Amino acid sequence: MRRLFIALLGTSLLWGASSPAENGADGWLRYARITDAHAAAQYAGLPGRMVTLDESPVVRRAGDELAHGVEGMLGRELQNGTSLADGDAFVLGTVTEVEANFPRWKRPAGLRSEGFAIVPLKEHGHSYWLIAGADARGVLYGSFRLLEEIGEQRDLRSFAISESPSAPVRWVDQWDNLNGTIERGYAGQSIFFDNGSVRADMSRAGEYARLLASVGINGCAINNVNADLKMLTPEMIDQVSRIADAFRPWGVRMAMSVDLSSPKAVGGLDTFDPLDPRVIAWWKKAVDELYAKIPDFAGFVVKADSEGRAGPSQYGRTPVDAANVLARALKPHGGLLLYRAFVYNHHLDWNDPKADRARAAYDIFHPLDGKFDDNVIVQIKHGPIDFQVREPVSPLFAGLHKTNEAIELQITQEYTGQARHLVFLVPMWKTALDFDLRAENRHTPVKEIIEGKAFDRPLGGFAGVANVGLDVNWLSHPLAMANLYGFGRLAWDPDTSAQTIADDWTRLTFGNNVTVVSTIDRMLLSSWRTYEEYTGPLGLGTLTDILHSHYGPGIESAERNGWGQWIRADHNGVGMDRTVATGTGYIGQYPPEVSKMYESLTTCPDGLLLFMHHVAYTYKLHSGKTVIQHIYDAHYDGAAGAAKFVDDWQRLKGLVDEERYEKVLALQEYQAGHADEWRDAVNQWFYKMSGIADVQDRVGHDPNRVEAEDMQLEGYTQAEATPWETASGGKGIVCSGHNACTASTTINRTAGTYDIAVQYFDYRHGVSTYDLYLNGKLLKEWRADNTLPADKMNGDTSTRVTVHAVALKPGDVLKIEGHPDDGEPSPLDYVEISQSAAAH
Ligand code: GCW
Repeated sequence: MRRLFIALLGTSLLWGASSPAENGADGWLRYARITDAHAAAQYAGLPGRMVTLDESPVVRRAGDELAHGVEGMLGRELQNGTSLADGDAFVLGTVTEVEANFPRWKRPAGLRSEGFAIVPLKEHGHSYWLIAGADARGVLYGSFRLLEEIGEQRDLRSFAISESPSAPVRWVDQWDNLNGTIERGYAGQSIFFDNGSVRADMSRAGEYARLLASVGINGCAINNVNADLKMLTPEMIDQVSRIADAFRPWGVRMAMSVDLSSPKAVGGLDTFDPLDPRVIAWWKKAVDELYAKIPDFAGFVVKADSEGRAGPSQYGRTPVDAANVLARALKPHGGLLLYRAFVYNHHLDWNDPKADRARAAYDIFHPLDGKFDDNVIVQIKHGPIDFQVREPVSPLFAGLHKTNEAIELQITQEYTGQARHLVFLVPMWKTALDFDLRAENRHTPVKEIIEGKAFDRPLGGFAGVANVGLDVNWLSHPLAMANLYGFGRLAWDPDTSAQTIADDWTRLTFGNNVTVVSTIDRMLLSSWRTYEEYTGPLGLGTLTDILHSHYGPGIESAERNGWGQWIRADHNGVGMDRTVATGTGYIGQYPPEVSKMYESLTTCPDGLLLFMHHVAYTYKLHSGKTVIQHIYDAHYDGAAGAAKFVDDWQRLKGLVDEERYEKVLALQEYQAGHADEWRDAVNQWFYKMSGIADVQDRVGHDPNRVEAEDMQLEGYTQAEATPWETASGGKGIVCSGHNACTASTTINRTAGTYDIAVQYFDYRHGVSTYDLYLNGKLLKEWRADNTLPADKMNGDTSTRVTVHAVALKPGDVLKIEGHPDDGEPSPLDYVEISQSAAAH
């Protein structure tokens, strides 16, 4: 009772205090004080002491974390005890150690490596909370798990669990370059490298490992799969061993990407033919030296014969030849070799109707099944193309029965909004993991294949391309951290639902307020579909600029080149014919039941129709709509969905801390504007291509819009956008050769309250400034200071600013003044004046 009183007093003292700054650095491990008295009271009976039965660094770290979390959330300092007889305690140790001290307790049957049990136990009148791990990592994972339960304010009264991870490989990959940049990273520079070397300060590497460990991630490949040749030089191995040191206490093993040409490029040999005895000896020596410095090194990741990387094909050798040589060098040390199946020819002949990039992984790897050594894992991207917003699962998962497999998922949002759009990827990953490939005509969902269950493989698992950076909150968009968290949760247990993951993450990250939790859950869970709607519906893939940024719309960039992300749109129809009957035959790579389902137009799901088939724009979907009308409608629905995220988020004002509130609000407003850009670009393009009007008459008709090129211009001149569809009407205006230019228009609308949106282009470089005047009075000024991935008027740079609830009457004059900067000519696309929602 006394303790309860003190706990409550501690809590109440904090109620009045202003909440500490929330910059996202702690991710979901905030350990925010539980201020709800009822919730706090239920944890009052937890022990005030901790006994650690194991002296390993990982278990000691588990104890420190438990103490840190309990102090943060419950305001209590855990005493470090040595004797169990002294009274109530949390007890941390391996199952063997716990059994030795509590003979009545038996380890749960079926507990596997890295698993844990958390069990409350009464003994000799004392109450203990046992956190028993199958090994040291298990103790750490169990400690995090108990803290998570408290953070989510779960009822611990009848709590007792035992869990084991789904698969042994649960890794993240970072695509960091030695110069400090990150390929497809959207949150700043590398936390590991700077200017050709490993950073002096490894504190972020340690904090990253802590976040990873908290969701059960046990490995991290630290460098780009387009690997720097210097990785295997002695100097670099010395340096990266410091990264391994930072990871080690958190049970995270370091892995590395290597380039197969290393024996020649840095090893002084005149070949890198994997079967040349000198090359074999070189790899063995390099690996032995690596393990001398990093005894717990996890293994290599290899990208070869892909997108210009060197590979065994140069010597007429196969991926098996290459993989096994490296695997044999790693084997005596317990290392793994993850060989990526992302091998394809990017000089395909676009005119060849049978050419198909989607076929590549299966065509190359299926014939090699059974030939890889047992410490090789083939790492397969979840879809056959490349992390598009919607893809079928790779048929290769079912094409390898005697080979270890891992699924590669992309946490960094390369094709899915680049941390500027909210896209919670867990539902997409679940769709892939749950997909039943019906190999051997039986239940073989992807998750059971990579877990090793379906084909009885000893190894397998998950690799997530994370690309966190130096940005204080790791992934730039505060809500993007749900993807890193969700990846870990699915790798631990792919049966966990997307709803549970969203809910748990939100509680830990933003607190347990019901409005906060339900609002953020809803936003997260609808965001993938929304993004798919305004970018690439019906299986077209993300209709983005695939040749450069992979960000904004750029529909034709997919066509007429060797990259093979074709959509094969012409004036009559759209879609890749991948059927066995008339197309590329890709569908025939699936086991018979799945192949049959995709081959037939009757059973092929609408969501993948244009991935599998080429059909006329007038083809009727299962929904009853034509393909073209679906494209139009989906883009309007998606853009409306993105706009709704702004309203949703605004409901949380005052319920979440100011810092993250403002940051997310600005991003959601940006996303809503960019979703309109996507909608218009895709719809304009398909309207022009098909010549078929939108039955609702929206496409090409924007009565609320005044094109910049139609305004009265002073200094500004008309300019074409490239590609044309990324500007409204194909054109915008630029201010070149002047210090300032203006564009004006006279309002001709009934008097009322309106929102005024200005669509402009914000280049990567230069910070133009804009002033918006109404009848000479300044309404709004802003700076085009975003660093978007282009320096021209296109779908990457198109941006919107909105002024809400402005009273307008006929004859009013709107004027925009643009001030160019550093080559950015204050470009403008249009002004849109719409009835203000605030007026209703
Ligand atoms: O999606 C593509 C990316 C490349 C990447 C490649 C890969 C690391 O655009 O940036 O290279 O995939 O996965 O190897």
